[in-house]
Amino acid sequence: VSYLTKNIKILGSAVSIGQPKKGVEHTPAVLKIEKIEKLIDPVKAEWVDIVNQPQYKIERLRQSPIRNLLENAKANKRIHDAILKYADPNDFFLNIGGDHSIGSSTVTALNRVHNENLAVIWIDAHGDCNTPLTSPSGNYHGMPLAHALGFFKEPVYFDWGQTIIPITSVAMIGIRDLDIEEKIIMDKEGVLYFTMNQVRNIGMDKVMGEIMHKIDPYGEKMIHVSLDVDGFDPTLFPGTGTPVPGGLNFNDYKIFMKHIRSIGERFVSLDIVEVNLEIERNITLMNVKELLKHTFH
Ligand code: B3U
Ligand code: MN
Ligand code: MN
Repeated sequence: VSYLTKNIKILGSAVSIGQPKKGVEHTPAVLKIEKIEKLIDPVKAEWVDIVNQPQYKIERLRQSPIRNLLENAKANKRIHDAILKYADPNDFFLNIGGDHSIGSSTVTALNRVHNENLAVIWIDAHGDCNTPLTSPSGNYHGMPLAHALGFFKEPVYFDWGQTIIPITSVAMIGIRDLDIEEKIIMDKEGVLYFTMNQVRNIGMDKVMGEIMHKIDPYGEKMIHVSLDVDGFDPTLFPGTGTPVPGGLNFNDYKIFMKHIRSIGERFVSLDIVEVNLEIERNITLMNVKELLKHTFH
C-alpha cells in the first residue's frame, strides 16, 4: 500500500522568529493562494489551519542564548498543539513553514501521534544541532534538532514540556555547513549524517540504503522527512535565508523518493521549511511545485 492513498492534511506554520530574515512567515499563505492542495491531490489534500507566531520585536541585541526565546517557545507550543489536534495516524501530514525552528515541535508531536515509533530523515545544508551555548548566531532555526534530540542542558528552555526523540531514529542528508562546536556535538553524540561530499562519492542510492538500515532496521517505523530547502542547491531554491552552494538536485531527490516510496504507507509526514519567496519568487515557487510533484505523484 502507498502513502498516496491517504488523506493529506496540510498545516501552515507562519513562523520567522527562528532567524532574522522576514518573508518565510508568508509562505503558507502564498502556497494556499497558489492552491498547492490541488497539485498534491484534488480530492484527498486539504489545508487544516495556519498557525501564526506571536507578536514580537526583532531582538537585535542578543538578550539570551536563544533570540526571541519566549516567542519561539510559544510558537512551537502552538504548532505542537495543532498537530495533536489535527493529525490522525491514518492520514499523511504535511507541514509548510516557516523557518526550520518549527522542526523541534513537528518531530516531537508527530512522534507522539505515532506512538513514539517515528524515525526522522532531516535534509539540510546545516546541522541544526547547535545548543543555546554553542550557537554563534542565537537563531533557534540552527538548534531544533539538538533540542528534539535532548542535547540542550539545563535550564529547560521551553517550559511546556517538549519531549525528545531517540538519536538512533534520526539521519541527516545534504550537510555542508557545520559550525565547529556543532560538529563536535554531532560527532560526540553520534548523529548519523551524510555530507554532500558523501552523497557525491557514494551516491544517493547507497546513502538511503544505509540510512534505512540504521534508523529502521526491522522495517516497522513510521517515517517523517524534515526537508529544509537549503539542502537543495541554491540555483534550484534561491529563495531561502541561508543558501549554501553545492547542494542536492532533483535527480538526487528522485532516487531519495524511490526509497521513500518503497516504505509505502509508513511514510507519514513531511516538513517543507525555509522557503522565502521574498528573497526570490519565480524559480523558488516553480521548484516548490516541482518538489511536490516528485513527492506526491
Ligand atoms: N549554523 C548556523 C547557520 C544556520 C543554521 N541553520 C540555518 N543556518 N539555516 C546557525 O545560526 O546556527
Ligand atoms: Mn534547517
Ligand atoms: Mn538549513
